[in-house]
Amino acid sequence: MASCLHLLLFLCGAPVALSQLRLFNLRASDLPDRLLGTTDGYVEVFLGSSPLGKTSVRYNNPNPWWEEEFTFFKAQENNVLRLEVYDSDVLFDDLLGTCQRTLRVGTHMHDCYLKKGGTLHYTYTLTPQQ
Ligand SMILES: [Ca+2]
Repeated sequence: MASCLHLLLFLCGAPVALSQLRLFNLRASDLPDRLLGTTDGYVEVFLGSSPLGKTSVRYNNPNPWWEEEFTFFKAQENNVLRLEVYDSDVLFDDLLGTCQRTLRVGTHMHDCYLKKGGTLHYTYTLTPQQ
């Protein structure tokens, strides 16, 4: 094991403090009713400029929750997590609001007020890798 570690350090040079990011418990409340149609929410997830994925669409529900979790193994403290909440529509999806957060080690729950109304709730855990 020790020799393996030495080899890794040798190959990688100065070790970078990578962390595991887990984003979960995504839900929203009081998403706005747009002029016509229904509120069909989904969330796109970015770390810095890298897309991590998006949730499914919850149709016709102003208080949706999403079972998806997002895990990323190359996160670092102080990376910026960005969540974009959309209302899916036939022609153009409507951006309801954007939530940005600088990552800190530990588990954190946040509520984020969306520009066009409603609140996004989410939890993330940032775990330093040994
Ligand atoms: Ca819609």
